[in-house]
Amino acid sequence: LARAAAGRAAGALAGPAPVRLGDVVPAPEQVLPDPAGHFTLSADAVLQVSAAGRDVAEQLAGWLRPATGFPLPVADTAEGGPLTLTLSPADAAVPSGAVATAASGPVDHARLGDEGYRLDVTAGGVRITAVTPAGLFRGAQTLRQLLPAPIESPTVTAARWAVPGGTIVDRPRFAYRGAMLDVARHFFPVEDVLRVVDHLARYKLNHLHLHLTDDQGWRIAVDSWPRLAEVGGATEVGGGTGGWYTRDDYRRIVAYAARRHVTVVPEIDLPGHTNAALVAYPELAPGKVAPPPYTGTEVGFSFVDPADERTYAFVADVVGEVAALTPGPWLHLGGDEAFKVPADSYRTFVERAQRLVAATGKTVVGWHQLAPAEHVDGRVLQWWGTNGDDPETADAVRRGARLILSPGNHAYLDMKYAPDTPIGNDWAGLIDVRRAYEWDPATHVRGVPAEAVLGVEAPLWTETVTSRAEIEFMLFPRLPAIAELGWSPRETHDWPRFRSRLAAQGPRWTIAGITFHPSPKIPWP
Ligand code: TNX
Repeated sequence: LARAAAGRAAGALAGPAPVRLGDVVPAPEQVLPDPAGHFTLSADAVLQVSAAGRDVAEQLAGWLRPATGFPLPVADTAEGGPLTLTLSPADAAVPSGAVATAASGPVDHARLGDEGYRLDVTAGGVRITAVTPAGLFRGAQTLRQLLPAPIESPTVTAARWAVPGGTIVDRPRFAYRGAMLDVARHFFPVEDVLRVVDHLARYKLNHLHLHLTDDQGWRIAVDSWPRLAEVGGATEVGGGTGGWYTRDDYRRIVAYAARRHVTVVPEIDLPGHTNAALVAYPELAPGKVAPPPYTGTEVGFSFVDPADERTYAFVADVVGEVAALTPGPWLHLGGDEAFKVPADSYRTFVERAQRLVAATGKTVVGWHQLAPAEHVDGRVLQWWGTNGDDPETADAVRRGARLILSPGNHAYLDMKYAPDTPIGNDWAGLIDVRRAYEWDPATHVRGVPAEAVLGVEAPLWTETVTSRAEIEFMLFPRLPAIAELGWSPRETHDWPRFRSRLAAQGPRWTIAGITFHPSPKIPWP
């Protein structure tokens, strides 16, 4: 009470409920509150960090400075201070003063893995420990959520910057946690994509899949086939002027994402969804005649000629250039909805295309329509079905494929929330936030064992989505639900609890200026 009164006197928002240690999305693996140990961030705080963690500390300071107005310098030292980020090798000793209880056991750094972290909050300070900078970054995002909501303010706000005491030990359930942005149906400028990366990073997602090509637009510069972007990039759904990313634009997105420990997965959708490429290069079209540019929203009518050798030179050039621009291990070949290509030519085409991708050194990702094709090393299928009974996909998994789960009726962010949602599609049904949350990636497709599931991805198709605000409206609050399915242990899965943790995110989005759909089932404060 005294604390709340002091907060009000200082001009803080009236009575925001103090954050509890477990009030984090996605839910952490282990949470051990220590009500006696809360920490308050003060104006003289310094962030201390060893060299390899410096960039994460700079980003954390960057999130905290605008609202607090504190200088929060970052100091290169491993010494414990009020805010310490420690990178420790897998065999490091338990940090002194760490809370080791029966529930947590001593810190086992080997268990933290590539993205895990430990967060200790005592009256004396906050320490984040991880084995990698990515782990520190995930822990820093948790700390951000443990500060009161006004920490999201872009301008100085008076508040008591308290962090609840205790220990969190956390790591992801699945290695691949992503979202897809379709920049082909509508083009979005680089700044909008960077903002989407920030949204992913906030919820510990680690992959951004960019759907770079489709009937309505080709969005990535290819030097060896320059008309793809110059001609194929000039259209979009509804007749707007479209746009495309230069190599430098794309590099900027990749670098921005990398700093946030997000890997970009570029998709070149083949052999269908290629009208924009055919407009640019009629030689790729089956009849060698350029089709008219397409700005509608039908699918399945276009394809590159699978019978012409020139098509394979095109595929090799494009995937070669995109692979060279992409530091991440993946290259997505699309493969969906090539309705006009007979099954045998489809198969021949994708088998060759898969090998061309493999030759670039990248791992093939493709929509689950690639399933019948022969296996290539490491191949990953992105499953977007609506019925988990899918023998073809299960068979591809038996032959070595792994799966990314994007069930159309749970994870598709372009579906409407409700009948009156002003934008969105509904072919896979309506997806309110509860439907987005109520499924289990590990058991969703029959005959696919949990070990074959690489993770989850929430695609946002943009036939009806035209602006940054509309992107956010479709992402929030469903993206955090999918993020939680990807990150949190199944034992934490619980709708009533998720609902109330999610509700507490609402004021953060409001203060941060993020548009969201105020789902009626969520008890927003
Ligand atoms: C199906 S899902 C598509 C897209 C559409 C989407 C609309 C998939 C691999 N293909 O071309 O944009 O439905 O929901």
